[in-house]
Amino acid sequence: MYEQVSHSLLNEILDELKPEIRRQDLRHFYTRLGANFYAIHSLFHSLYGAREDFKEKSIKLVEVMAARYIERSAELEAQDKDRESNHNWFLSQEWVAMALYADGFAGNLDGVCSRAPYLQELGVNMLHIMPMLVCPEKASDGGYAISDFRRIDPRVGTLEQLQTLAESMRKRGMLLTLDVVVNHTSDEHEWARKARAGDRKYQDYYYIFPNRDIPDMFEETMPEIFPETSPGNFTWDEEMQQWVMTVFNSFQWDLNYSNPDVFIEMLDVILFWSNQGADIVRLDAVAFLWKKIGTTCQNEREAHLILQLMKDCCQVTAPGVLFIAEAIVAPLEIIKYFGEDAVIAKECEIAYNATFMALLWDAMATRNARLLNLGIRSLPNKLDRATWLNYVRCHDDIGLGFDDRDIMAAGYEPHAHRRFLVDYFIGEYEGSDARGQPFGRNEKTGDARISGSLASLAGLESALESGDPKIIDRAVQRILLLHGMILSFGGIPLLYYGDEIGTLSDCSYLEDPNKAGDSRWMNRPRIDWEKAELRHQHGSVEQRIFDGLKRMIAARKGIPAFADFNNRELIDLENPHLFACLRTHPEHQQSSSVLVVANFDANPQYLELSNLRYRSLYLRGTLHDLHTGEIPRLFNDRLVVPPYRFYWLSNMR
Ligand code: OTU
Repeated sequence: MYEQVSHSLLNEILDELKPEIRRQDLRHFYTRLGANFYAIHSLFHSLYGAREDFKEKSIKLVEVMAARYIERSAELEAQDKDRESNHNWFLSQEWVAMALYADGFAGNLDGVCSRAPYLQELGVNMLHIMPMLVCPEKASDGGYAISDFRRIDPRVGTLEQLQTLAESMRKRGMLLTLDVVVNHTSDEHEWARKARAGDRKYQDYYYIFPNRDIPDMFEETMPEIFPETSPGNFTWDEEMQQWVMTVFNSFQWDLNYSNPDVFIEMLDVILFWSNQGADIVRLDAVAFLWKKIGTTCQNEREAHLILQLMKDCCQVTAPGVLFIAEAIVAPLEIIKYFGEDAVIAKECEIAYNATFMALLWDAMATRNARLLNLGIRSLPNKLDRATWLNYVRCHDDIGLGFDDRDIMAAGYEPHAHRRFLVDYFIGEYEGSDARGQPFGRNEKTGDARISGSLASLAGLESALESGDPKIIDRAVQRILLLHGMILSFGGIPLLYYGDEIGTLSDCSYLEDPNKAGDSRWMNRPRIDWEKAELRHQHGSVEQRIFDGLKRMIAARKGIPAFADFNNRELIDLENPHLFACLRTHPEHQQSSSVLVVANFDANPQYLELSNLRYRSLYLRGTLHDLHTGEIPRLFNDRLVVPPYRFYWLSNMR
């Protein structure tokens, strides 16, 4: 579309670019800028068009994009072009991710580099290294309170070490994911220090108020994120004698995106890490980017415009780089972070599937798939060229963000059901063998979330204490079942470090006063490599989990129907303990179909095959399980699914 206003602005901008930028060979940059500029201009204008300095800021924006383009290495640029020509590359079933803290996993970045063979042994080929930048010495919210967006914490490594790691990963065909914490900085960041010292320019980077008038208005509708450790959304700063907006912890100052300088700075940071070799950038807490009085200050329209603008700008400088949206919000809201009204993802290509994660834990506790089925059905279809990050556990708590209507349709009362789930996972429900801890209990609303490692929540901790091999086996099966679900659902499975060897919750955080109030530290372990060695010892818990996962990962990579093209059909079953869906590759069609069946109950369950066979021609012959190679038992055309087992069934060929 020929859009005169944006074109003439673009011409003016190009004339006014700094000479050192103008002199470079920017052929590919200009092509992409031309193609994207109409969108960039429209978005930048709807956010900042009312300002007098709009043109000046537009020039600055293009300068940052160009400067980072000039710095981009030839190798990364070649990769950008490859990915542009094969733009669905990340939807393949071949990707399997793991998230880890570099220090917890292997001491530091060099350690991670030397452990790459371990990840390859398991089959992981996408690595998310959690925040590792300079942060406050004391409490740092697990690294999510950042004091310098471009400096790695010297305890974890250096930029050179990260580059070495990135290169080594590229050679191994592994992708690198890095965080950019876009919503806030720590109170020790240079911008915060300057603001505190009275610098008006930097005070405008945050939301700072002399009295409670505006903060009180905000508080009327804003929920509390960390009600126990950091109640309210504002913190009084003694030195400045002013109130600062701090939605998360009191030491995390929210950035003010109504200021274009903040947007430009943060885009610069995203492009900086893209140039350090990040294939994927995880944008933290994206739901919170725009604050408006009278709202919850989450999922605001402008937050989406900011993300669209970030994506369009990144597309010009580093088009091979993907975005992950970390938005732990209601299903109807999550889906919007892929972008709306577009075939191609216009915001983030990837989003955390928090809904699916929480639903899986619901199925674990209730031993049935009723809410799981309903919850998946109410997850709207996503755009093409967009995919989920499916996970069981991560470094955070488990929030029970189901839709109340779904809970009721599953036959429960929402409040009571959520209470049951918390009680179940903290081991206070009769018969529960889970060993989690509550997180973020809010006395005012009655809400609570759950912390704990996968193994401890799935009953392995208590099983090991009992020493009963049958109970231990049950916990191992549950761990594999949950992974079987994320590996076959559609999207990128994201494993969490330590879970592959059944790491139990780590309670040492209680001895550290900077961590003791935040139970999420239970699930941020330091890997015990002696224990990891036990994966080679036949029959050990470590071996059974590690090898089970390894086998599933290898099988997944060979199943084209597991690629994510919105190709999942849920199957209604009479038996509530079972979950079943059919995955079919849009091109390979019927011959490649896989029937996923999972039993969430402690007893064997039966699946009537006759109905399914009638419906699906391709389930006619003898079925075999693709991750074990077994031919499951049939009884009168009823499939027997053992307790906590799952099958990926396909026709014998
Ligand atoms: C994210 O979390 C991070 O994953 C957390 O580790 C950080 O504490 C937080 O941001 C602040 O940087 O913002 O969109 O426990 O689920 O805060 C959701 C609550 C987030 C987290 C939530 C989440």
